Amino acid sequence: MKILLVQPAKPEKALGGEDFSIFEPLALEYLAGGVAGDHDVRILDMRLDHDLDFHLRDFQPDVVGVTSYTVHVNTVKRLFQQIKAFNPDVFTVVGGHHATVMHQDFYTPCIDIIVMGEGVFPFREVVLRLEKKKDLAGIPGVVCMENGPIVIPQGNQNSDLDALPFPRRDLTADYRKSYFSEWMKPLASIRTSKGCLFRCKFCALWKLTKGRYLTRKPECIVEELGTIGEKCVFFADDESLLDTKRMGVLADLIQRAGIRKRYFLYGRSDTVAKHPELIEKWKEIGLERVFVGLEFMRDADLKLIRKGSSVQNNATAVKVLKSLDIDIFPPSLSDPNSTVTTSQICGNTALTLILISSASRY
Ligand code: B12
Ligand code: SF4
Repeated sequence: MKILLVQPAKPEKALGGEDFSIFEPLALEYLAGGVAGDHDVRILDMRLDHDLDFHLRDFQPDVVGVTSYTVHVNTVKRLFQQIKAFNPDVFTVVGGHHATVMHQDFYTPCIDIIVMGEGVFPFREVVLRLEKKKDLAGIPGVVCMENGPIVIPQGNQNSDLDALPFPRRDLTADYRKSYFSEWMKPLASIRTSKGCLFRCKFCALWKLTKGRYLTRKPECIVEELGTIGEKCVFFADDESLLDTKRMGVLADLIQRAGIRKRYFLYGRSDTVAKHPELIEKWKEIGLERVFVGLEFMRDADLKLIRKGSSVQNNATAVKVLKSLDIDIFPPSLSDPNSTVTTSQICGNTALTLILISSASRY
């Protein structure tokens, strides 16, 4: 079968996105990696190539899968309308973060099924059944839209991240030079973990793994890193540094394997503040940038959002990262000319600072 997987473009009026970063569509590369048999799979990245009609005509797909964050919902529905208008027999599938948290928003006649949560195994099963012309009902994590929605809950089948195939990065070969985050270019992404052990009030991510922190084995990460050609690598996690012991082992293995890259990852301020030796070790193997959520300038506010960290940790983390000359994301914090201090940063201003600072670095 011919399968087209589509990464939608950012809606015109949405903040952020393509002007200061385009990350590889890791979700679609994972899905492609999971499709068994000799199916013909293509990835279309509409942030870089807008011509869906051309690809529909040229490829004549049997199945089209589109990924969607909440910000993409309306865009994605319009894409499915376009696909069904091209050929109503094309089987349409939506998945991704929005489908996981709010599948009802995709109840529309131009979408045939909705996949919630980790999509690799459910999508593989869908493709197998379509190929064999079997009934699609009853697949865990899938909402079938025949005669009204039938929702089959996800179950626990996807807690082992090492059981997933490696992402098919070869399918984005033509785009790869264009993936970047500000001055880190070309940039690849790799997932090393999923979920979080903290319970911040504003965050949905810990709920998606039912409160668990799922991790890949360091050996497996190193093996995948060895297949990545790009010099810059982003860790597509919810929180990368949480298991400090494991991250120490990972750093050692990367060093031993002779892999030299420039890394960008997520780290909580308390982890950075309490484990400067780990950050130093990572600096030695190429850590260049840490995405830190400082959120508030008063402990009372941090407590209110259940951050589980403190203003003191925030200040110490900034000090540790600055002393090691590691970029702090948002970047203004590490800019010596910046008039902004740590204590002035909060959630909303942080986003503005990312945009201003990113623009000024180009
Ligand atoms: C990297 C990243 C980005 C990158 C872009 C990545 C990309 N490829 O486009 C950047 C930094 C640009 C970014 C931006 C934003 N992001 Co972001 N991002 C992430 C992050 C950290 C990793 C994404 C990733 O690669 N995950 C790994 C892949 C393998 O997992 P996955 O995406 O979940 O895919 C699996 C399943 O969902 C499913 N699946 C996914 N798609 C499909 C499609 C089909 C057909 C099927 C069957 C299954 C399926 O199967 C996949 C494989 O198992 C996630 C958090 C996270 N850990 O996922 C947040 C996250 C996705 N981002 C989020 C948000 C809010 C945003 C922004 C809106 C932030 C903002 N205010 O600007 C913007 C939106 C961008 C835009 N304007 O278009 C939220 C989304 C919440 C939501 N409900 O939509 C997340 C979950 C983080 C959070 N804070 O909660 N982001
Ligand atoms: S530390 Fe980060 S990933 Fe974990 S719950 Fe808080 S905001 Fe979410």
